[in-house]
Amino acid sequence: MSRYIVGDIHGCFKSLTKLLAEVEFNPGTDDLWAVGDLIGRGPQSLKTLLYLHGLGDSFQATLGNHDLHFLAVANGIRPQKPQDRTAEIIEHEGSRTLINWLRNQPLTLFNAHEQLFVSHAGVPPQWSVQQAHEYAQSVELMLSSASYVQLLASMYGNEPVYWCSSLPEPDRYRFIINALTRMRYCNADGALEFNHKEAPESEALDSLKPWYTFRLKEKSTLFFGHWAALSGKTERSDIIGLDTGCVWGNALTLYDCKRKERVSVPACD
Ligand SMILES: [Mn+2]
Repeated sequence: MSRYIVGDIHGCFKSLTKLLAEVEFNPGTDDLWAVGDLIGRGPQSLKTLLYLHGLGDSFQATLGNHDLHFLAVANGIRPQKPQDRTAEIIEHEGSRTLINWLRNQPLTLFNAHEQLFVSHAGVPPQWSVQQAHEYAQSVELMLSSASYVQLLASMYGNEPVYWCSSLPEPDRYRFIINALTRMRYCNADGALEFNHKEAPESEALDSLKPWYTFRLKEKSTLFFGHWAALSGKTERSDIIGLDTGCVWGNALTLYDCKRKERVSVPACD
């Protein structure tokens, strides 16, 4: 049995198929985990979602900002944008099943025994991995409840940028969702910052630092996606970036947990 953790797929079904063939992924015996942003922007979001849903128990994913945005669009909270390229999912006869399956996916995956942690964007400076996992569960409870549409409606916005355990709802949920699915840079004092997407070598960043530079040596290996401009490079062996910009024509990458190595294929969608 092997476990693979795949980076941001964004509906790039051909690249996904090629990558899984490259490692001889066997859904009968292997596990596939994904860092989220399964759909959106790329050419085959419906086909990707149908395939991943069809993997049953051998697949798990953490939700990304594009997955949550899709859920908001599907519920009429946000308008459909042409670049989303997800209308085909909403129009599909099995859309209810796919939407309900997607909203029941977690925001973090944490296997304390194997010391693996996954979230789409990372873990903010103020939290331990254990805290991130617990706060994620409070959002997951809302997302799987009947009032999930209200949660989606209240998740948009960049505030608050500081965590405080006594934050009221819905600010509390918005911070958790932003930290786990949208964060890239933080200010020197650890406040979340959402205006920059470029790689850390860029000069226009002043005092901003990538979230992972705030982390002390992690007990678990942290996996994340979301930040295509990094091309997976964090200069840390305990924090592994997996978004290598497949939807932008670069590459799709997974991590083979048994061999402890990355495998990439060039984007072919
Ligand atoms: Mn993302």
